[in-house]
Amino acid sequence: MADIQNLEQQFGIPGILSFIEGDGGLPLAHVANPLAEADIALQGAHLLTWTPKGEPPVVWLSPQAKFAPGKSVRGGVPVCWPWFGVHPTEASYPAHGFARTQMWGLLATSHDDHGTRLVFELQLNDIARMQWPAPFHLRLVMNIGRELTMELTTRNTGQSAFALGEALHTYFHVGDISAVRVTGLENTDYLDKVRDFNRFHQDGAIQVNAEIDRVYVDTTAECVIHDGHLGRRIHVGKSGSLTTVVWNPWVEKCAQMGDMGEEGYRRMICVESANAHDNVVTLQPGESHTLGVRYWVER
Ligand code: TA6
Repeated sequence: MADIQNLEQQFGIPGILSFIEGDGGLPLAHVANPLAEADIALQGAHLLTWTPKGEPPVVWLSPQAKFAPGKSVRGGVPVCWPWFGVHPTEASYPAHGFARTQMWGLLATSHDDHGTRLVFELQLNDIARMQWPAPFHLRLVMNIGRELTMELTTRNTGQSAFALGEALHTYFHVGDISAVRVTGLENTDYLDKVRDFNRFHQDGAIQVNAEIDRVYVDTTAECVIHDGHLGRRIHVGKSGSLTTVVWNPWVEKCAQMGDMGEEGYRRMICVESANAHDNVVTLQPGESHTLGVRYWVER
């Protein structure tokens, strides 16, 4: 487990960025700058919370989230990589890949008027190498400010091409799901996981009054989460992504999950910027690909 003292000495920024041992003994980076606050677990380079100054949290962390080495955390921005959903051939491999449960290394930190920047790099253990033998380089750069930006860059450092599925699986905090609309995906086709991944077409804005688990394909659209309860709009901009996944487990699935809390589904909606299903990315040897997101709030 990374040594908190070493992290503090190497990467701490007095009054801006500090390191603590969080629940489950997981090392956390805590950002508190004039623009926003955030917590990031080094396991998974997993941003857990992001709260711009003067706003309620924008990224949602389940109050019942469980923290343990090698276990995914409910909420925040899980990094799904190098596959999305179930593994295409090995059902025993972890859903959404292994990146979110591996320890990442911190390479650099800095702060300026736009926010606090952290650069993480995935370091592999033997399990991951067994599940994904292709040589690669994976880096996540995030900037914590009035906006939140994240850039996930994969480089194929091997001699053969590989197909990559990925997502920044972001849980957004909403006042109450019943007062939420998501725009930006009108007239877009989606694969509906709730209906055996059959293909449907989105007419109008998305509203949630049952379990929703939709993989919108071939879309580069910016989405907007209209929150009538909190009276704000969360903009979800993206680059290098052709898939957007919209998910809310609703009552039954939420109760079954054990780490969402009974009312968890009311306080969150996932709008995930991805490359999945029809849109997996093939990386040739030496090629790099970056999936980027930019979140900001408007009132
Ligand atoms: O992105 C939607 C989804 O694939 C849902 O089907 C649900 O499984 C969700 O991700 C959460 O997955 P997790 O492995 O984090 O429990």
